[in-house]
Amino acid sequence: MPRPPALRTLLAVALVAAAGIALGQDFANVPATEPSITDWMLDPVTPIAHEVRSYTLFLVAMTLPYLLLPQVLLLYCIFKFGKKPGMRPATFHENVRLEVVWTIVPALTLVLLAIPAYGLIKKIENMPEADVNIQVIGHQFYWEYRYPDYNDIRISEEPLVIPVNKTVVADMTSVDVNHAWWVPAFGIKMDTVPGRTTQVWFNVEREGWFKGQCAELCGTLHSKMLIDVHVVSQEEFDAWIAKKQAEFAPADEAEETAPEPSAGDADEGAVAQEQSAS
Ligand SMILES: [Cu+2]
Repeated sequence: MPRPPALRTLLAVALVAAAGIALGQDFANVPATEPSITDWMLDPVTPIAHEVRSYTLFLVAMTLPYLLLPQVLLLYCIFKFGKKPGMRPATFHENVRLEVVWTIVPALTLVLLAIPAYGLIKKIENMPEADVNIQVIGHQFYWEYRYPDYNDIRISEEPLVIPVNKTVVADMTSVDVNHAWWVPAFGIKMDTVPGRTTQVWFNVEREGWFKGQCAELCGTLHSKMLIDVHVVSQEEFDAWIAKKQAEFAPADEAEETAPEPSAGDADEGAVAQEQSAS
């Protein structure tokens, strides 16, 4: 017997809600009261994210005329010069001056776009001096963070904790396949590649929780590779470091023999990567 429409709607709403709750629970480490800050367009929180947004708006402003102008011209011509069947068409063609203009003006636009883009890419790729160094290591299917400045504290499957208004330089790699560490509010999306080290830097301008997600299809549980970053005051950061150092002090010695994400792992990673062909 078919269900009445109202019941079906209710069922659909319940399913969507359940899916939403299930998804929300993936961010279990984040307190429920924290807003989900992920939007780099509305809410950039690093110098790079601000500049990426400004550049995007500049790019849209510079290219929008090329979308609008032909449409407006087309409509104008349709209504202004549209004639009934049987009219003799005009016979002129070619206009060298016009053709030169519509070649040079777009070319200049591209040059104008390229200059700030080049500067911004340089700023993204040149690491400034770090206040805090971290290492980000991609695993199928979770993120590991290490703090080489602080007795090499290692954490997995928990939020990355960093101090506010400090320049953080992150060395990134992966032990298996390509992943990508993507935190939109920081303006960062960087591949983590087995056997290679990639680098990013960020200086977050305010405290809070920031979410991200692995952005390189890396296998069956790719969608579960979520990222939480907790940005705290320097005092809170120091306290957190002290707590972690105490927590992991005994385990550290036991982990001394744990494999580094270097040569051996990288080879395995390369093989796994070929298999998964991401
Ligand atoms: Cu991944």
